[in-house]
Amino acid sequence: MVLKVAIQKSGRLNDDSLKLLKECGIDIANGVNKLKTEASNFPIEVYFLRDDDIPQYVEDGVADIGFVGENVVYEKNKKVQVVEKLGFGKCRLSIAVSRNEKYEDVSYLEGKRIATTYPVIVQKFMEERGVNADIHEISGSVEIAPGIGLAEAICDLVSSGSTLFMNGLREVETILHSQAVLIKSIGLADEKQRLLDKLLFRIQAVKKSKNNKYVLLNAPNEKLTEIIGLLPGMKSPTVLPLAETGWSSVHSVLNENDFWDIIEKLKEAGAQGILVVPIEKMII
Ligand code: PRT
Ligand code: ZN
Repeated sequence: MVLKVAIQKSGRLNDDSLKLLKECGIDIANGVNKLKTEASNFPIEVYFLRDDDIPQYVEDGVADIGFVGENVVYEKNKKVQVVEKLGFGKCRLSIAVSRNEKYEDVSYLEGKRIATTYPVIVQKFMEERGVNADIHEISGSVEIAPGIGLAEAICDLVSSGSTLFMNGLREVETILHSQAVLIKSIGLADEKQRLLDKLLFRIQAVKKSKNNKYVLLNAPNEKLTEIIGLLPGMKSPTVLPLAETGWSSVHSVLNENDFWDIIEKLKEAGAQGILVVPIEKMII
């Protein structure tokens, strides 16, 4: 029994999907120009596909799971289940208009033409907002549509914003924040579900490790209580005596979100020689 995994053949999600599998300790045979490959040390088979096709393959059970952008999952609207956010491929799906247009709110779009490769999501957004717009589905280079008179607005993925900027466009509404997710077939056989649970356990360990740092510092003993009070740690921090009397070494794990805040407070409290080390895997 193997778990069949669909990933993007080439494009923005290919590298990060393969890297994540690798970080999960799964060795994939080189898949360049192949449709399918397998792992030597985990019962999975990897299928390389166009991202747009992945939800359909997963719905049909041709693939058991897939790594794909949330934007594609919502646009294709297939019967699949989103199991885990993967933390890469982050972008947003936004509406943009010409920089010179006076846009105040979504009512501007009433009766206007919107060019997009995401007609389903855009239609739903317009219905929710009670706006009647004319949605033009096009297959690529959406950003040139206003310039050539095809549409007054566009809806496309944005990450840095430089494509919009270079085409004289301005982002006016964000419909969706997206990232790569893991989807699965509905009604996966028990044995496959067990394999997926094993894979998920590893993915979560990799994700957690990326959001956390291992911190080591030296603390004068009279400040230990105050310093320990600042540290969350997995259970509680490890405290070891230093060779120099009156000092201890404190080890802990800090979350990326409150990392700088806590480091500043630790310094103020008298911590010295603070070392911050990346964590490779984190299992709680
Ligand atoms: O061949 P295949 O169909 O598999 O690939 P594709 O060309 O459809 O997709 P690809 O590789 O471009 O993107 C795959 C997925 O990456 C998308 O479905 C998103 O989930 C995610 N992603 C993340 C992005 C971006 N960021 C992104 N910036 N996908 C596309 N873009 C494009 C956007 O369409 C626009 O043309 O990049 C341009 C904007 O980028 P900025 O940085 O200029 O704002
Ligand atoms: Zn695509």
